[in-house]
Amino acid sequence: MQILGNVRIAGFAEGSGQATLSDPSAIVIDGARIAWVGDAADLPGEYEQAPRRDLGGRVVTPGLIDCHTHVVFGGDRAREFEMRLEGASYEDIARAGGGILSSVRDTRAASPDQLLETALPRVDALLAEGVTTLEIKSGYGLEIESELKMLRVARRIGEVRPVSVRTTWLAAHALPPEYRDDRAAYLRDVVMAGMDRAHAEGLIDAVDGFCEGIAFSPDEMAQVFDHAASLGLPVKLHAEQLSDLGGAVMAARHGALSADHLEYLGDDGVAAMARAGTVAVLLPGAFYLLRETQLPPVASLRKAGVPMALATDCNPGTSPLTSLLLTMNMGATLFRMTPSECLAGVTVNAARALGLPDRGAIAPGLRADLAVWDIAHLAELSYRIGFNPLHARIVGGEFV
Ligand code: DI6
Ligand code: FE
Repeated sequence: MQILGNVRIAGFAEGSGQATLSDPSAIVIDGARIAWVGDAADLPGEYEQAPRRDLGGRVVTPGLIDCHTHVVFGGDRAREFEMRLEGASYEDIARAGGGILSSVRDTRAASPDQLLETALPRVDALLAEGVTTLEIKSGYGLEIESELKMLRVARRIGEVRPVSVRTTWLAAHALPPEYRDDRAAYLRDVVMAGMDRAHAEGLIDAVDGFCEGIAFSPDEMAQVFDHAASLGLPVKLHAEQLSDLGGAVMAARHGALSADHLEYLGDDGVAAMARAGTVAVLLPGAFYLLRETQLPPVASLRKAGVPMALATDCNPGTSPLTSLLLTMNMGATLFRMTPSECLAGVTVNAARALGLPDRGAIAPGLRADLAVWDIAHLAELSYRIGFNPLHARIVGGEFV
């Protein structure tokens, strides 16, 4: 048992969703959970003897949640970045065997230790800014053993660093060359058969796919989602990033936790997501790096009441981004989200995108995952560029 005293606690106003800061308050932590939150003057007698830490009036938010990353991969794609600056498009490079497939070659060749060693600096950069829960996808193996290797490395990250890791099966990320002439066989023998293996090994928390002209169609992904449902696994989808194929509508129909990217999402997609309660995970890092000009329909999502999350999409091709604070800034400046929406996007709505009702807010019973900040206003988290005001990170009740 411990008491965090003299803290100003971030919350959201009922109705407006405006981020609010409490007057100086106390948080009681019991083990890995929050036990009590309120005015120190009202502290229940049973907590009075607990050790107290004065946080000097600092601001406390829920620990940040990066709900969409591909942080485990081999090699890098800096040359591809140069090619795009010289005029090649992301899709041109993918069709020429570069892009995702170039990371697949490097990931297949890498040992688990090499993958871990190269992922950790990226993870550490995220944690340094207050991240306490991190989603990590497979998807650069595209063969069962290499996909399993990626997920075991992802799980390992959660053992060697103080962070909760959630893993996502993304074998439906691209079609590997060896299956060029038999898409159905790839879906059956690798995506679905591998899902069975990974699930049996306890390596999957959700199933994802890349629904795009250069990857898989909504019909193909629907088969994968049906298979996931047969194993009781929740689903999510990379949808409408480069074109509107109707992926989000299909995902919503399957009760997806989230549909992600969504630059080309149409009104039908917005309505379907609102009905299903599917979270819109927006990824401004990829929008920025691809110099995309089509904006995701933030105003329509807001109007329809679709919860919006923000994530780094940290990956070697389209978003080599390891800052969730910069992601929040991009959500505001590029996507016109309010600073309150940006904060909700990396806390409560990110938790929802991962199907984790035990975190993302500061309330009794929830996990004691918290970030303590040297800021005066919550909007500073979205406003400043390249500055890290984190004072401390608390994971499962422990200062780290
Ligand atoms: N969309 C993305 O932005 C990443 N994956 C995906 O499906 C990009 C992956 C890559 O280019 O390596
Ligand atoms: Fe992605």
